[in-house]
Amino acid sequence: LFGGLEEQKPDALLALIGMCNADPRPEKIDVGVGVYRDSAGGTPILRAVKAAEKILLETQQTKTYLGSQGDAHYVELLRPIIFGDAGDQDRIVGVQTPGGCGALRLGADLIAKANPEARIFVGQPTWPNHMPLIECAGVKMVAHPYYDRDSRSITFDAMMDALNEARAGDLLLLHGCCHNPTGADLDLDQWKAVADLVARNGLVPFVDLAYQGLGNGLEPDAAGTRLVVEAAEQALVAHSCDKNFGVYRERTGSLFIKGRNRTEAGKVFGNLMSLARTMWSMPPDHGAAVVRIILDDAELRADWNTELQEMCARIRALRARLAAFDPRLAYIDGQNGMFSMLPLSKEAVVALRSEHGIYMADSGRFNVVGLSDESVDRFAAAVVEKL
Ligand code: PLP
Ligand code: TYF
Repeated sequence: LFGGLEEQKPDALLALIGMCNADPRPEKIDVGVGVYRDSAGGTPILRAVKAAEKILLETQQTKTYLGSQGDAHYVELLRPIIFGDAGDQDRIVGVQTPGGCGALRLGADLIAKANPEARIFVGQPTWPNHMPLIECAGVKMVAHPYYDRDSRSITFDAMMDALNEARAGDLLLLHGCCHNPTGADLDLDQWKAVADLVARNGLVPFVDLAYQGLGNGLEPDAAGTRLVVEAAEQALVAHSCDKNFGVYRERTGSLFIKGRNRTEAGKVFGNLMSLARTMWSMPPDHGAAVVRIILDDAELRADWNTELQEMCARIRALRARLAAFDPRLAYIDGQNGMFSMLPLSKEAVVALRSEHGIYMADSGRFNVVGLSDESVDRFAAAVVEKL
């Protein structure tokens, strides 16, 4: 049965974890996979999460099934965080998913089921997992320009020209904030221009919002998402709490979909339930239960907000420090989230690994927050030498 299978390449980002762990040099710098790190280089569990886990352990009475929609109260608590008090809420349905990945995959499956001809326009570069998650559902991807690595800037005019080719019912994959892999987000005027195009041409935004709160704060990080969702007749939002609650391995996500009216939204919900049954039947509970407990408790929620703001501030401070090191790194301060992309050849990236023990993705993407007070200047000096 299995003899005919072809060898598969491992996930390049996850492979970096093993590569860095295997390096015995104490001065090595891990700026590979996108997890938050504190100044000591660790990814500790948030205080609010630990407290909520204790409550969950003590108060949970049953582990019986919740159903394919997962924890409905978790979904409802996220709704205002993502959409604010925007109108048309009764046209937006939401379900819990296994992480943002599950939301992307479920959304792609629904698109393929609803319209096998639908195309999804995807800016380049994008998160490498977008391709397998969306294409394996059978949705055709159309690549368009987004970011130029050498000039370190968004190619907005070229992007808008390319998006003019999209037909009514085609989808736009948009990074809600903290663009992965570049860190370069649209500004509000650019989001407005995209929202106008969406409204004018009947396009369907599919927003991937995996880092809300880690760019400029929960509200500003949702501003672009709200603009395009409000402008659109139909829209999808894949959300993740894995980064902003630091519960990565708990696989804590959700998918929200706006239909043309309540009836359509209800039909969408039923289809999401039936598609979820074909993949994971029901999402894992723990992460969503923890997030629900935190958001439902004023004190825990305030503490989570404090820690989220601390994470955000640490990322911003490291960006500012890199930018101040050399004019060629100045662009890093104007970007958001954990990632930035250096215009380095693959050879230079590999050389940084062997010469300095600096572990970043082959694309030149690095995780800003993998740096510490001790390593940031060392990193900057080594990188600038290769630019
Ligand atoms: N979207 C982007 C852009 C990401 O970087 C990630 C990271 O993992 C995800 C989605 C998926 O998040 P999750 O770990 O919740 O599946
Ligand atoms: O881009 C990153 O580093 C994060 C983490 O298959 C990640 O999004 C990386 C690879 C992967 C899943 C998550």
